[in-house]
Amino acid sequence: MRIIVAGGDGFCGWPTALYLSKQGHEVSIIDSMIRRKWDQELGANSLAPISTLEERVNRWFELTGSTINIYQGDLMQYDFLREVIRQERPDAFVHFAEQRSAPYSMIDREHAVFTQTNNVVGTLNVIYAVKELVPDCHIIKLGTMGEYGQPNIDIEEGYIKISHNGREDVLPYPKQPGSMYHLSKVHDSHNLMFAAKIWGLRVTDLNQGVVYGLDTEETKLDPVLANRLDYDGVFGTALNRFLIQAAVGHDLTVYGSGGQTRSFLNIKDTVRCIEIAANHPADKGEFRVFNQFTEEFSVLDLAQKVKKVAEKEGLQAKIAHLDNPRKEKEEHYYHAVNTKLVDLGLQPHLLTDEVLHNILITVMKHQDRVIKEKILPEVKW
Ligand code: NAD
Ligand code: USQ
Repeated sequence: MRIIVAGGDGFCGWPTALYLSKQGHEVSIIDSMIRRKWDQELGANSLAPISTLEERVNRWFELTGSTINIYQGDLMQYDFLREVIRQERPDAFVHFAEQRSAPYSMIDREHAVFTQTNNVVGTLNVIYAVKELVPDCHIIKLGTMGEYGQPNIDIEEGYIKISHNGREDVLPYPKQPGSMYHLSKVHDSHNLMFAAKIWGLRVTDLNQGVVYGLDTEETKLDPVLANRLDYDGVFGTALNRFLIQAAVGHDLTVYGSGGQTRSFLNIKDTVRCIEIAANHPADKGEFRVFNQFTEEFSVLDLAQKVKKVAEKEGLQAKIAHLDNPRKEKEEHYYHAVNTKLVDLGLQPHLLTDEVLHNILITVMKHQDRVIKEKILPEVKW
């Protein structure tokens, strides 16, 4: 297949581009490089040093003989996007290219407006470019489990059967997102569902949980192929942050009681889920939703797992309960369905002590790069 990976310089997109290329697909990356600029804005960095995108794809070519084309540009620029799609004529368009941090979107009005404009307009442009030039192309869009929030009933995969006043219907599952960023994903889902319905586009919305880990078989081949890894209070995510905190002797920053439960998956499963979606395209006119995660944990469970593994390594890992910088439920029911990807062949990499140990050892190699002042959360809402 000819596959475009938008956001292919990022944490999920880069390993996905390599993995799809290794499977023999013709892969092109679109990225504006804006994620690297946000590091500069925030005074933060990736824990593992990352090469430029040109260096990355050149090294991949030297090692494998496979070419990955690069298009540096912004999805918000329609003429640019249209030209890329005209040249590449993709069978699948994998869309990772959004501002993905909840805290970043909650810094102030400007950051909220930027996040929603970047994400919603970028996705609208993808919809229109596909409709105009390659209407059969399968749009594989990264959504988030956070679109659903934490309702007091089971979370279904996108749709729920409702009985009301003696009548029944299958309707989109209610959305209760917790940040301006998570809201942008809900807006995208609505726009994509509408586009599939009226123009017959093929769309898969992958509601992904929090991703942990950094390596895949492909990124491990050479240091130039290393993946980015965020640990700062804005872009770092729960489990990866705890592992890096343990590595540098920082308290593990559990927000509030830590009863917040979320769904998680290993980056190794992210890349495989994209391949599964691409190999089984949505039908024309279908807006399909898969819940893309493998396990559920509370934040406190994760901190305790990290503490145990870190202590075996001789590291002191103290769990701190910080005042929660976010407005969110700290004790709640949480159970989400995730059978569709497994039914299509996903074999999950589960979170064992060995997996935690291996990530910890990898992050310890880069511990000198940690900017400790950037660990505590500063954005509150
Ligand atoms: P990331 O920030 O590491 O990568 C996103 C990439 O997209 C960056 O390289 C950035 O430069 C690029 N980008 C952003 N806006 C762009 C635009 N308008 N035009 C072109 N390029 C643009 O993020 P990530 O962690 O790889 O996340 C990728 C996707 O997966 C996001 O949509 C995110 O919402 C979703 N997701 C991520 C996680 C997670 O835990 N990381 C969990 C669930 C869902
Ligand atoms: N948390 C802590 N301590 C920390 C960091 C986070 O207790 O140091 C808590 C948060 O309060 C929250 C939970 O852990 O309850 C998850 O927070 P997070 O920062 O790991 O993840 P989140 O803000 O939800 O966003 C991340 C990605 C986003 C993706 C989302 C998937 O940045 O792109 O959409 O995970 S999900 O959570 O399923 O919505």
